[in-house]
Amino acid sequence: MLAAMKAVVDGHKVMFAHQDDTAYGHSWSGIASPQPSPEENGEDSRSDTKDVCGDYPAVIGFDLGRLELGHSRNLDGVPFDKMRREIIAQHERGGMVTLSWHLDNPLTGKDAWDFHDKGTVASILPGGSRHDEFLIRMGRVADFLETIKTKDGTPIPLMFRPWHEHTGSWFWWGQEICTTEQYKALWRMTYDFMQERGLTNLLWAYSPGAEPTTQAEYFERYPGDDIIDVLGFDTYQGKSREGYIATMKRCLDILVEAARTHGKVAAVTETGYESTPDSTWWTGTLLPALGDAPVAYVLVWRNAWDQEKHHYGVYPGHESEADFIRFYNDPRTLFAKDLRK
Ligand code: BMA
Repeated sequence: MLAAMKAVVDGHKVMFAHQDDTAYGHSWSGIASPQPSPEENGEDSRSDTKDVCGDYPAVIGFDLGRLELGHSRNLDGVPFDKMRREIIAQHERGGMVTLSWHLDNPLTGKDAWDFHDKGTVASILPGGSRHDEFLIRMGRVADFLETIKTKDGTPIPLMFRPWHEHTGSWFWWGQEICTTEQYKALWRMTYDFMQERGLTNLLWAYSPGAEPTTQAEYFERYPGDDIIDVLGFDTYQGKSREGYIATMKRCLDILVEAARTHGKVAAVTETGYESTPDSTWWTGTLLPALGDAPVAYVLVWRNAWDQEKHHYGVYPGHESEADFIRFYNDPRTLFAKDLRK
């Protein structure tokens, strides 16, 4: 998988990626109860992206939040059984998968955005009051990841992107909520745990937010070259197109240099413009913002089925539909079928 990502970069291409692409879309849900039948999956999984351009994203993102609690659905209602099937289907069609983890606060029991207790990270590190419980929680994640295999039992390569956007302070593992040492120890504990569980099919992605303005800031809490495979950043467009392009340029300059000096693959691990209220956003903003930066993929966030305006991808009838088809046809972009060639 890492070699395939490097080949994408060497070929000056960029893979299109979309969060929860085959789980649900802007006006449909594949996650209702009872759970979807197997026929709804495989090659025929529904996808807003495919409904517009005829192909699936080259990379699909899914989120593991609440798997650690033993729940059957993640924080956005996606059943983990469905997620497993969709991950396997994406692999079978030649695509890749990246996993994020918006996990609940293990100390307060509230959600991932409950950052009020600065003792949270310390509580799950060795010696902390929640450490043993957290090992059980990581164990549940490992149990699930272990089941993601091809028909012949081969583990499917997966990108894992935990502890993201830590340079901001909106998650309980964020910049102002824990120390650099605690954050690095959190990564090492997570990595060592999964290694010990034999999950050597994971590629590990480091994705700060847009806060770093220097290499030193980008790497301030970096867990180490021995752990990380993919370097990225997350940033979204606000009101200003110019502001977004400028932020992307600054972040990409830092990222590309970081990836070059550390011999890692670079990617835009999360981006988008909520509701995409711009009919030419894909080729008029996103492609120019990426320029010729050597990044393996660009991931836009989810198309929520239950929140009218919370969507970042495309869907039939969206004002940017025609432009998305131009983006799809642009020689720079890769979708799932391109990876089979
Ligand atoms: C956020 C929003 C939330 C969602 C979370 C995890 O950016 O999309 O609605 O619960 O990601 O997917």
